[in-house]
Amino acid sequence: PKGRGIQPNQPPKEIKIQDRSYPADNWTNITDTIQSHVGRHLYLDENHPLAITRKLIESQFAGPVFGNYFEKDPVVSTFQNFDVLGFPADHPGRSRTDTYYANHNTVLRTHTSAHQQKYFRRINANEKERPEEVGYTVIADVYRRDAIDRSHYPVFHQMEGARLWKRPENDALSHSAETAAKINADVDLIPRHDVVVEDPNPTINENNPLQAEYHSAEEVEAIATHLKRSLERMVIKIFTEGSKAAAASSGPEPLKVRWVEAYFPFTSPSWELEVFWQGEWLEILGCGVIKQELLNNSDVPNRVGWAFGLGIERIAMLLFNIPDIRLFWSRDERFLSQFRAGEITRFTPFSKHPACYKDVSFWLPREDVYEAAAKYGRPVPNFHENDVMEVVRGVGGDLIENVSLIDDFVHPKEKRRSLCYRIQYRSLERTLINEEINELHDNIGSKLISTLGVQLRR
Ligand code: FA5
Ligand code: MG
Repeated sequence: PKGRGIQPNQPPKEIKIQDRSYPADNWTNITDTIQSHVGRHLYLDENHPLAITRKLIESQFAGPVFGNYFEKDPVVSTFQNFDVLGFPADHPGRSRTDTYYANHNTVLRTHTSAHQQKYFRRINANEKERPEEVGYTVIADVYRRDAIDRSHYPVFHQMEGARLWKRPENDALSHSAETAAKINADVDLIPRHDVVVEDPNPTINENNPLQAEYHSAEEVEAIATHLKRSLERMVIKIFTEGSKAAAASSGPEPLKVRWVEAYFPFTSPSWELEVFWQGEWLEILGCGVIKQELLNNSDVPNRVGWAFGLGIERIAMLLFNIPDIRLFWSRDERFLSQFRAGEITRFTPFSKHPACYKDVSFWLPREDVYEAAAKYGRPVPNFHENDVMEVVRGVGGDLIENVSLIDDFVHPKEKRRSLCYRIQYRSLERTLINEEINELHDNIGSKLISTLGVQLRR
């Protein structure tokens, strides 16, 4: 069909990311908008709030025990991002609606855990030269197809950290009391704090199991205590610094933190740490006791340990009072000039420009349209909201502040589904004029038609 429905556009033969080419295939879904964000390395820009936050966290995980690293190339294999970490074949994180693929076995990393194996191997390889370096942090940009609002952006930054302990070479389990004692001695080195921490669940329970084949309960108690104490300490340290800055503007807030049980394919037991900030609990990191199979496969079979992964923007938004995640990408001096290396300052918005809302309603294609599209060798997976987000982002870029579903119904006779999204336009830097917004909105409509085969409702 011409002019209607999904266009049989020629997919490009290759995709270029930071001067390297990858052969494209029908998994390729990295857009120009995403490509344009690769290579900024904001965390290296020493006066940028992300870099200031990086330094603060690194100072809590410092040498000689921790090496602090970064990874500039966001392209990793599906093996590194998923398989080696034990993600099952049908894990939703692997789908094209959630992850940016260069091709079927190459992705933009969705988390810094994609580098765990590399850094475990490095600990082993460097053992002779730097035996004390048994931990690391690594910061990098990560990519996820996701919703559009003030706290979600398809590119954000994570810092991963891990810490290992050596066990007796052989028969590790029967020597686990020795290992636990060693870890507990390290727990005693972490300065104590007096912040109240909610942590209601036993370390090991049926939802959050011991890796019984490999670890004793005693070892896991010790690892978990070291992990939690280290991360509480880090959060308390940087938020205490932060609230000194906050005290000047909005008054100090007593810090509250809590541990929530979690699940990750590569740790067990696992937790998330939440911080109470301006009336709500905010998840800032995930962590846990590293799966022993992963360590066994990464040249460190005789070590046990913990790992965490945290969102840098989540922390930076709280520390610097930054209200919208798009701001981190701003090149506007009125934003950039407000921050200086080593200082936590409260961001002062440079005048709030008005927002403008516009709705777009459409019928989704019927199943037969999807089948027709598949004939062009470009199978269109069933509708996913992230596909709408991508189109809107692709046309409107950082002028889009929020996209929300406001209506969803199925026509009883025709059995077609209709959706209505409300798009909120706002520039953080200037006032948008009507013609500009109308043009963007029309272009979004056309792009929804040509890429998703929808029919607009007027
Ligand atoms: C992970 O990515 C795991 N790799 C973390 C981990 C590492 C667990 C090591 C165990 C051991 P998760 O998807 O929850 O987990 O993301 C981790 C953190 O990244 C979140 O707590 C949050 O702070 C941040 N984050 C996640 N999604 C977004 C987003 N869309 N925008 C900004 N920050 C985000
Ligand atoms: Mg999470």
